[in-house]
Formats: sequence, C-alpha cells, structure tokens
Amino acid sequence: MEWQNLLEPVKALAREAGELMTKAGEVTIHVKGEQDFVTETDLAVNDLLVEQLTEIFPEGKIFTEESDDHTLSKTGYTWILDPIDGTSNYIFDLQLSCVSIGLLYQQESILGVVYNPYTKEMFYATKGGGAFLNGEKITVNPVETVKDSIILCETNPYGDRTTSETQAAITRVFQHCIDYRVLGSAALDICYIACGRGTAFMSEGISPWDYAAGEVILKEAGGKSTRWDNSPLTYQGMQSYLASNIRVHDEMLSYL
Ligand code: LIP
Repeated sequence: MEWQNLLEPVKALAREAGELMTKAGEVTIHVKGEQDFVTETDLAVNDLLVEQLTEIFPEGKIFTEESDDHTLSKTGYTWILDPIDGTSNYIFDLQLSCVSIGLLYQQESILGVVYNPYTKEMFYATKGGGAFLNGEKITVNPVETVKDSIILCETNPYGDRTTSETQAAITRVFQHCIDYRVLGSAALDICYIACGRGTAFMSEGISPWDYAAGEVILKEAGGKSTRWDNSPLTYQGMQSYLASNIRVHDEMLSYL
C-alpha cells in the first residue's frame, strides 16, 4: 500500500486503540523509572499498533516508546508510536491522554494521527494534505505576541528535577503571557497549537514518540517547531522542544 493511502486505516486503528484505553477499567501499573510508569493498557495498545501497522505497511520500521530499538530506518519509512501519551493522566483518569501514530520518511514526519478517545478528537495530517480535526481543516492561531497568548508547557517529569531549567523558563514566559497550562500530554499540546487553542508549546525535554505524529500536523496547520536553541529537531533521543504559530516563535525563544 502507498503511504498516501494509509491515513484511513491508521485512523481506524487509532479508534480501536482508544477503545482499549477507555474500556480497560482498573489497570496494572509498572514502574519504568523515577515517576515514569507504564500500564498493561500501554502494552496492549503497543502490541495492537505493532501487529496492525506491520500488516498494513510492512515497509515501515517500528519505533515505539515501549520498544528497545529507538533507531530510524536508514533508507525509508519508520513508524514512531506512543501507545498512550499522557500515561500519568491515564492512571489518574484525567482524560487528557491520546494514542499517537507518526510515520517518517527518512527524517521527516509525513503522516500523523493523534486520537483522544475521551473527547473523540482525531487530529491528523499528511505531508502536503493539510491538517484536520474530525474532518475540519485546522490552522494555528493568528496571535502576534506572547502577551495575548495562552502558552502550553510540560514539566519534563522524567528529567533531573534538581537541575531542571523548566520552572525558571515557565516563570519568564508567565511574566509575559495571559497564562500557561500544563496538560500532561505533549502530543495533545502540539495538536492544540495546530488548531489554535494555544499559541506556543514548550518543553525542556520530550522524546521522539511525543512529537513524531504532531510534527506533520503542526506544519500542515502553518506552525513551526525548533529546539530551545533554535536548532532543528532530530529524532534521536530526548530534546527540548518549542512549537508555535510562527508569529511568536522568536519572542518565545528569547524567554527560554
Ligand atoms: C508524557 C507526559 C508528560 C510530558 C511528556 C510526555 P507519557 O507522556 O506524561 O507530562 O511532559 O512530554 O508527554 O510519557 O506519560 O506517555
């Protein structure tokens, strides 16, 4: 199957994964690291995604938050998956969690699907095909300054909290914006910038599975992303991340 024809099957798969999330009831939790958890539902969704994506598009190398191999295909396509982004939210039933399915060609995100089964909001895009929320085209908001903005932040909970720069950076931004929000799901944060609910999203440390799907959704919605030093994102390892409507990007970089 040509990658351009994958969008509908991937959306259907995301809905199936969402059913697993919302129907799971009491879940078993495993500790991966300091304040870093994985549930049996994460693992069940992971297995569903790996099995189905291997079947519909076997050319795609699989790279998931729960796999050991976090390297990209050297020649072609790589699926980068977060079975449940916002696992801590999921554990406490905050209902701000999603399944995130991204497809890269070499180092570029070309297809992205992010689905929140609680709100039934399906964000999706293909390179050159536009970005959508439940069938409606989406674009970043036209806000020109941070002063007139809601800024989305994440706290890099898996980083070293004794050396974290996050709180100082949020404080600097807070002195210049309407307010900030910490939702607990980077994949949803990026989609919220793409549809204009926030003007920029910042995190001192997120992983490729948090943004692989969101990247093409953000770009097709007219947004921009860089690391905090204005360098381009890579898909190797945890890194700082700033997404915006372009208009406030340079101002945001001055606070980070
Ligand atoms: C994470 C969130 C965390 C955020 C990370 C990532 P995970 O999702 O829990 O709040 O800062 O960027 O989105 O690891 O729970 O799937």
